[in-house]
Amino acid sequence: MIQNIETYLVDVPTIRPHRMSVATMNTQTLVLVRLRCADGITGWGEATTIGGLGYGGESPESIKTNIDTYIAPLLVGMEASEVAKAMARVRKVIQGNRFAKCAIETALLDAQARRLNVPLSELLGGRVRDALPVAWVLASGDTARDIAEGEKMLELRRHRIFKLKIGLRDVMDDVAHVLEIKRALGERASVRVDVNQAWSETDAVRGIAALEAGGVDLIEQPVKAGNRAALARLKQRFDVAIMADEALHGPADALALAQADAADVYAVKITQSGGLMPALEVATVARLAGVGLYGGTMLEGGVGTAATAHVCSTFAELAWGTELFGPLLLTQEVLREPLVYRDFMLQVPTGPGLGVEIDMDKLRSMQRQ
Ligand code: MUC
Ligand code: MG
Repeated sequence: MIQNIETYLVDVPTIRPHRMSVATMNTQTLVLVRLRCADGITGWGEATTIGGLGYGGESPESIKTNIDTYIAPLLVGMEASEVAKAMARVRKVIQGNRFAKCAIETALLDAQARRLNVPLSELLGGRVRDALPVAWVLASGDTARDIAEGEKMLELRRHRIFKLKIGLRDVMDDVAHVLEIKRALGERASVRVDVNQAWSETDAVRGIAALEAGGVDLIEQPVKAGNRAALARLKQRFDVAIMADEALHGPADALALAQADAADVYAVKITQSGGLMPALEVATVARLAGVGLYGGTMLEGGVGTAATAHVCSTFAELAWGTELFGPLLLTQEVLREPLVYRDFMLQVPTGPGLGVEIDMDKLRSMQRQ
């Protein structure tokens, strides 16, 4: 039986300012959920977003309030091992709130996998890979600093895929910044950009033409999320891969984007999908439509990152790798043992459930009062 559900806001400073067109982050607010069951099993979930309300329609504070006020009371007293029934109830009664639903589903699945003593991946169909390629995001806002950071990551053998956050400056200034980094890192790295919706379609045509010519491998969400037709036109126009991120809020969008032939790649995010099971559905639509997969992040800490890793470990094809580096952007860890990054890969945890343990002392020391 589900006994209680608690939520925590945990403010963690980042290792450097993280500049995106939607927000500059100096602190990340983790939203963590603890679900306790009558059989003594505890499950954890995470619903972290970016930049307050700058990125999505749910803020850390609204996620916490909506779980505490509306979702937890629905679930307390229900059978904890009947995850699908519990989530069906939540999905029937609660509109929207994809991030909150994701955290709840993660906690239920973590608890159930611990109960069965299997890694979470095995409840999701089973892993076909034990490690995932992991990109790093260069977003200091300074070209020389980004190049130095990229060089350091290559030397540490931690990352050889770099995503550059652009869209704040004039298009051609951003292009010059990206191409300088691409020239410095050369064939040693895959360089990609994320525009976070900042360009008009005409900006995008100019920008993408120059980035493609300069050897950039992937263009993420160049135009507004709602402008599916423009995304489709850019996909038809250019050879370089176009990725849908903000345009993709779960399985229905995955289908609509596929029908519009609007993207070469989907950024699969468990939060944006509204949970782990819907994220698997997004991936299935992509597979059937011939769309490539990429494991995306909302810069979550260890819990959400581990959950996404379990989901991505089940993908037969993962042509574009992942960006599951969230915990590495934070100055402090909430896990007892950090996730393992080595040889350009994140190791998918192997213990029961998510395979990570929360350090309650660390959590409490950073918890918002
Ligand atoms: C996004 O739009 O992809 C992922 C990595 C990062 O730095 O920001 C996020 C959000
Ligand atoms: Mg993105």
